[in-house]
Amino acid sequence: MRITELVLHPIAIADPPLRSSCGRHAPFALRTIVELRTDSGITGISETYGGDAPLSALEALRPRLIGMDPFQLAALERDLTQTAERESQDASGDRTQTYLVPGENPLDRNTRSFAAIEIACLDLIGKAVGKPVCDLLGGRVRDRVSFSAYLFYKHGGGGGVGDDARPDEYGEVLNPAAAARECRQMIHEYGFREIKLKGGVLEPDLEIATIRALREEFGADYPLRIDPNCAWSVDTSVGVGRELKEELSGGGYLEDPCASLEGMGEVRRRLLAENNATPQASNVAVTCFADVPRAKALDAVQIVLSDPHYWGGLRNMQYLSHLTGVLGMGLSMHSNSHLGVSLMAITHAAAACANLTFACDTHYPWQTAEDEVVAGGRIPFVAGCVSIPDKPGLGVELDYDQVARGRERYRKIPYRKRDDEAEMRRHVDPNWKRVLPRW
Ligand code: GKR
Ligand code: MG
Repeated sequence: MRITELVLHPIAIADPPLRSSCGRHAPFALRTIVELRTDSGITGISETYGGDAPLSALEALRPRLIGMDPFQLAALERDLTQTAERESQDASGDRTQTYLVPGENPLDRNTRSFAAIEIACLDLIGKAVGKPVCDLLGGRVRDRVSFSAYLFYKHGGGGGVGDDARPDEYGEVLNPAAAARECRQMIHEYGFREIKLKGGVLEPDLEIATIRALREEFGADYPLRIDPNCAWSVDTSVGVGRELKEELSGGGYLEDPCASLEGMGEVRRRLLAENNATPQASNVAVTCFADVPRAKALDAVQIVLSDPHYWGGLRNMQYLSHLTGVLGMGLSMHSNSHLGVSLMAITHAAAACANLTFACDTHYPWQTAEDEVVAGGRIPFVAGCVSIPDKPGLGVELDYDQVARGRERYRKIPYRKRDDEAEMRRHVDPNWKRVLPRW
C-alpha cells in the first residue's frame, strides 16, 4: 500500500464565547481534516489544529508523503520530531505554552504535523488489516474511555454568527451558581463522573466558591480539578491550594496554577510543608518528553496532561503512559476545541494507555451536530464514556457534505489563527491584555 494523495480540508466550526486566562474564544474555531488516499483504495483520516500555520506545515510534507508506505512511520518521525525535541533543549527553544494559547507553540509544529500524519496512517493500517486502531497499538486496556465535564465561564451566545449562529445551550456563566447549573446540564446530558473547571477568569475567591458549589452539589464521588492556565502567582496558587485542600484531593488536581516548573515546584513545596498533598498537573510547563525529567526532579508536576495532537501521535501517548508509570507520575489528557475525528483518536489512544489515571478532557460538548464532519453525526457518550467501535481504523468516516460546509465557513471568516486576546478586546474590553500572573 502506498500513499497517492494528501487532501487537506481547512474548516471552521462554531464555538461559544468560552473564557480562559488567554481571553475569549472566537465565534469559530479552526481545524484541519487530513485525508491520506492510497493505491489500494483505502483512505485514512485525522483531525488537527487549524489555520494557516498548521496547514502550510502539512502542505510542506506533501512531497515526502506521496509514495510513502503508511506502515513505515519511523523515518518520518525521526526526521520531524527528534529535531523538534532537540530544539526544545536549546536555550532558544522554550516549548512551554505559558505565554501562548496551549497547542499554539510554533516549536511544536513538526511534532503536530507528524501526529496528524501518524493518526491518518494508523487509520489506514487499521482499515487494511481490519482492526481498530487501539488494537494496532498492542491492544486495549479498556473498551470504554471516560471523559470529564469540562466547565468554562462564558459569555452569552452559542457560537457562530448570523445564519450560522448556534443556540446558546448553557447561557451566560460568570458566577459560581451559573457554573453549577452548567455542570448539572452537562452531566445530565453526557453522564460525566469527573469535573474540570477552566479558571483564571474570575477573582480567585469566586473560583474557590465555584469549586465549593460544585462539591456541595455533586459530592466527593465527582473528583474536581481547576485549571487557571498560569493566571496566579505562587502566593495565590498556595492560597487557593490551601482553601481547596479537601475539594481537590481524592482524584482531583490543581492544573497549571502558575507559570514555570520552578513556580509549580515552589507551590508544591509550600503545600507539602502544610501537610497538603494536592497533586499538580500540567499541559503548559510540560509539553514534550524532554520536559518530563525536570518536572519530576523539581517535583513540580505529579500528573502530565498528554494530547496526541501535540505530543506526536498515538504511539507517543503510549510511551508517555509507560514513562509516567515508571516515574510514579499520573497521566491525564488535555484537549482543545475539536470534532469527532479527534475525539476518536483520543479515545483509541486512551484505550491503549495502561497508566491513564484520570478521565480525559474534551471540548466536545461545546461543539454541535451542525458542525460535525463524522458520517452519522455526533459520537455518543454513555455514562461519560466513549466506546471503541467495532470497526476497523478509528471507526469513523467523513461526511463529505459536512466537510464542504466546514470549508465554506472557513472561507468566509477573516482570521486564520486563534487569537483569544483580540476577541476580548473586540467584545469585552478594548484595552484587555493577558497579564501573568493576573492575581
Ligand atoms: O479552550 O480555552 C480553551 C482552553 O483553555 C484550551 O486552550 C487549553 O488548551 O484546555 C486547555 C488546557 O489548558 O487545559
Ligand atoms: Mg490545562
